Amino acid sequence: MGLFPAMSKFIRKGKCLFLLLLCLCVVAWIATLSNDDTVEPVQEGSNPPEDKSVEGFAKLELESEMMQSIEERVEEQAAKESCPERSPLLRGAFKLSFDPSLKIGQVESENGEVVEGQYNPSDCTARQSVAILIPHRNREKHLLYLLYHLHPFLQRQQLHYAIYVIHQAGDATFNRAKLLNVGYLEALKDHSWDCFIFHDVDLVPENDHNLYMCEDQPKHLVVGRNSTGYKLRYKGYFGGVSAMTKDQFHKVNGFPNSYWGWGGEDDDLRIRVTLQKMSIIRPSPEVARYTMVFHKRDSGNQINKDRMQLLRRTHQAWKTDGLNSCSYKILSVHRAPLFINITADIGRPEHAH
Ligand code: UD2
Ligand code: MN
Repeated sequence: MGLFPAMSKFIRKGKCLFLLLLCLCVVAWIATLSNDDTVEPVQEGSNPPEDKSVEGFAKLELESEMMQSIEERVEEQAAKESCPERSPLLRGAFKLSFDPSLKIGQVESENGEVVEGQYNPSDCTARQSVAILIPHRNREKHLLYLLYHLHPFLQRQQLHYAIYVIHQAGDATFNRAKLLNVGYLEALKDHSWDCFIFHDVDLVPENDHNLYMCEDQPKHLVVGRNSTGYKLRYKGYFGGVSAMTKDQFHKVNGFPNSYWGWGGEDDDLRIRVTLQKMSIIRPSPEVARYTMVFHKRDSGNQINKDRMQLLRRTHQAWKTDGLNSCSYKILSVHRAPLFINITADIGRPEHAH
């Protein structure tokens, strides 16, 4: 700032001095300029022209990575198209084994792709998502045999599935139907399953062409079993293993909750189905075959003497006795490797038998 008054002083004093000073200024200015040049790259070191090109390159690399992953996903999607209508993995009839020394660890290691009771085919999109519901109390060995056979069976059918075991807590009379209602309501909290299979713990399918899938009508999967000479027990028989879509089951208001003890609840479900103008379909007798693991009547599951009386009321009772009135308390949900174990307190009969 004070440079110009000083300069005029020097001009006045002598040209030489002025020139000298001017030279000094020029030298200083040049020095400043060259200094700026050296400083500049250091100050903007993070963003010099050459860095810009690196950034551009990284951007390109990122874009190509993104393209690649989109392509991969498209490819995956193309590869993961719907599973074929008929699974190429099916084997038909096979020999069942019931080895008394079988352990859960062996079943787990043979089904490494099952995670917390659930399986999804890796190479195609399953045609249906199916929840298998097994009512249970004190039948551990039967459950083990069933898991051993059912997991590979369902995997060969290329289904997305989960196995739910609904365990009745306490010593009240057993109630198969209510447990199945609980299983339906609880399983829907996990996933919007297309199809539900209501499955006795002691029935093992003998032929994997017996598809655990739902159709446009409720399906009964046990035409015959070893203990009945593989013959249908009676015309309207709907017990053992049956399959209904989420909507079909919802439409009939599920199973009745009021059947305590053995018998009648499967006939009640059949009546509900016919009241809704649906009909029961069955696979062919060669395919719909089961082995029932031998057992005696369980204690706590005595014959339900009221069943005939209850069945006479079904045409009215179905509206109020079912999914819409199923009260229970979940005591625990344990996600074991091969099944989801739901323990429920479902109460006890309102009146003693
Ligand atoms: C028939 C039916 C069954 C059901 C029952 C009458 C067949 C093949 N099955 O079976 O679907 O209609 O009659 O209620 O016709 N359970 C236990 N612990 C018990 C009692 C029962 O886990 O203490 C479960 C288990 O899943 C069993 C099912 O309930 O498979 C049916 O009971 P069952 O096997 O004693 O009756 P069963 O063979 O006469
Ligand atoms: Mn049985």
